[in-house]
Amino acid sequence: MTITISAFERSPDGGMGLARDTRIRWALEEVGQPYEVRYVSFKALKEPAHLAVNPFGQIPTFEEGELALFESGSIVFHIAQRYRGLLPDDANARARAITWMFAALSTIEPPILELQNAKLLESDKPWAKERLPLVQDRIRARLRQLVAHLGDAEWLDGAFSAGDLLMVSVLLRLRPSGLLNEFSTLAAFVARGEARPAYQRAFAAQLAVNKA
Ligand SMILES: N[C@@H](CCC(=O)N[C@@H](CS)C(=O)NCC(=O)O)C(=O)O
Repeated sequence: MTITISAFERSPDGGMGLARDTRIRWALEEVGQPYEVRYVSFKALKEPAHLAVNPFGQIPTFEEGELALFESGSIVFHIAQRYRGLLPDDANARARAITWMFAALSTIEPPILELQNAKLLESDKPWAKERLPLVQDRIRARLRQLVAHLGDAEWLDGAFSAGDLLMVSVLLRLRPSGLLNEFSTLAAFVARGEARPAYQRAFAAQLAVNKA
């Protein structure tokens, strides 16, 4: 059965790989599964055909036969459970890798999204300038904790896993702000993720569409 994911017809980032279809492409590349892409305009995102797959009218989605999924975390988890290469066999190591998937999405990503909202949606508010440093410091606090955990290790818990894939994907969204480069340990962690051939293929595929 063919796997079809959805992605922006034109990503607002112009192909920097920050739209969340990149993490799905990356997961599929890591496990060696081919896929097709359904490209969706901003208008079509909110139309019934797409809402039937994602009630929130967003990308990415994942369809295979009768299965239709949304939420990038759930899609990466599905891919990691179904194919070898993104989760360890040992039950405890697997549970820890899954924990890192949740940590990426529910502990690290929210303050990063808050920063994006502060910059994109709130910059004209009278309190915007005062609030920005608070939002940035909340991110720094989390990044310091992540650095303390990572130490000299290559990945978050032993071998590369879906936890690393999501954590790298989430941290990449910080790069344009300059905050990532304040933490050399994390900048190097992200660079290791980006250097993986599977990431490079995923990045190139989304770039080709956005530069076309
Ligand atoms: N929690 C969702 C967030 C999905 C999301 O925010 N998607 C963005 C693109 S990366 C989107 O579709 N934005 C357009 C919109 O919300 O209208 C996930 O992880 O899949």
